Amino acid sequence: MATKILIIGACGQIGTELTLRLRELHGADNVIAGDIREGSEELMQSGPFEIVDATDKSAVEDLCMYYEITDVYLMAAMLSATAEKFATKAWNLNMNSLFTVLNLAKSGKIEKIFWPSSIAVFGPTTPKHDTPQHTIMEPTTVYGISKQSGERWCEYYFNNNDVDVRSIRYPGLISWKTLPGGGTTDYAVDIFHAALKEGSYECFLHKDTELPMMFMDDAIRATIEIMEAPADKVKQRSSYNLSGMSFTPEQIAVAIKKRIPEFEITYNPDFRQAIADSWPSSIDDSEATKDWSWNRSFDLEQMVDEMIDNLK
Ligand code: AKB
Repeated sequence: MATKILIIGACGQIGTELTLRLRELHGADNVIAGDIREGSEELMQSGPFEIVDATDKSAVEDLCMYYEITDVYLMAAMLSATAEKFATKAWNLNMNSLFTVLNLAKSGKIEKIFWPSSIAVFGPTTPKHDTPQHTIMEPTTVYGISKQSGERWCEYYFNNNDVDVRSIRYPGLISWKTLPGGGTTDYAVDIFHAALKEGSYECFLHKDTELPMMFMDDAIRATIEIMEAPADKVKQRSSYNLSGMSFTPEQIAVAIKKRIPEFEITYNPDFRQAIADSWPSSIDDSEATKDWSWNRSFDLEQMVDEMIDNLK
């Protein structure tokens, strides 16, 4: 049977670029974009779009049946900063949507699932540098708890119900096409918009808070590579560590200043500092490299060049 894809949360930061890339690979008519609201003009005009609420189980099932969907990418989620403010809503969105697609696969209605996890599954007791694939995981955020639980459920459905679910622990993602929303790593995107518009940026994290980050092109490539890998190569059915680059707000500001000399940064940490402090600084992704040949392409300097060139 031909691959027929549904992306839930297609208008978000990852969903937008993922949808466009999947349409290039599989043909526009084979990739259905679904979201609770309409997205960018480029996305809306590039192929089929359906309004769908990720928490509406029967609406998701109806869409899968109507379009004869084989693969679902469940990209809808409430991210770390917003989830601290709306804990119950975050739990319901992040968990119920996952159960819906896991159960659709369990009953044979779809074949394959991609579900995004995050570095937020780690916590303050996790080794901070080169965080291994298997280590202490005691997340302290609402978002991290939902992602950690989701990972357990993915592995459970794989082990007990033969569900082909694949997942990556995304670091902070940096993109120029679509803004992120509600995350702790969002500063690394906001800073470019502010640098180009105002020439200055007030950062909500401390200058030496080092976090794992990745340029969107690498994240999209990783997502497609893990989904295309033969099933027996995907050994981790919870989620894979994935690494791109690590930097502090001060280091990214220096890299921007090299290209925009008048740029100035100030620091005014808020509640997101505690979230960032609970996360790793760098990630060991050797399992992903070993199992499905993952390799990152973009480092800090290349990413800053791409961001500034495209946003200009
Ligand atoms: C966030 O900051 O909440 C996300 C993430 C690291 O998953 N970008």
